[in-house]
Amino acid sequence: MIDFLVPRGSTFAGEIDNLFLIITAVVGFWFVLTMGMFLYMMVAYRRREGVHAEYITGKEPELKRWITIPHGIIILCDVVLIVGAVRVWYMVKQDRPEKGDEVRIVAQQWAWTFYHAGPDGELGTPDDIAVVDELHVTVDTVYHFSLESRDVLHSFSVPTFRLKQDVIPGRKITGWFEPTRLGEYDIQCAEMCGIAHGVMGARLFVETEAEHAAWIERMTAMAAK
Ligand SMILES: [Cu+2]
Repeated sequence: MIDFLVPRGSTFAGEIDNLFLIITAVVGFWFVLTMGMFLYMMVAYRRREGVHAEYITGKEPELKRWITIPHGIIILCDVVLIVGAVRVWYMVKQDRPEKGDEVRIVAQQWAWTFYHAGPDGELGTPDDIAVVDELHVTVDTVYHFSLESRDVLHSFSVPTFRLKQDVIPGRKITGWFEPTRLGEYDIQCAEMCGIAHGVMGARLFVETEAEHAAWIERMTAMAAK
């Protein structure tokens, strides 16, 4: 369902989607159950001629069970959600697979600059390819990225990767992703960063190895002119 709306384009996208589905299912189940119970009781115990209201202290064991048993089950559900969330967090934010390629991302009001490795395959050398609002990556390659801001808080959001990371001025934040799907996708700033925040978008191009090499060649030739 989520895949239908926003295609899954990274190795961890499916894990994030599953987490969302589990949370929605667990919370949805209890929501429907409690709302159903609430509505049923409103009708079943409505005011009736000759029936007096009853005072319940909440201490009667046979009534208290209605609170303690669901309470215990909900805590168990919480444990399941926490274990699932920590596992995915570790995978996306703590663990970092071996690097295939690298990209340096600089945010500013209101544009993104992407520094790609040039023909030498190394970032931070004179042949780097800097492009505004266009990120070009190779499919099935592990990318390490670093995020910097020139001014205020921004957030690097790539919905198709299920990736969102705050960009904080004065800090260099690192992370990774591995694209799994060819095509052109959206990048959007997801942190209120001023008047043009809403249009601080960029395009993501996921290319085959050959396409990416051709792009590097084209950009390098253009720079040489
Ligand atoms: Cu921004």
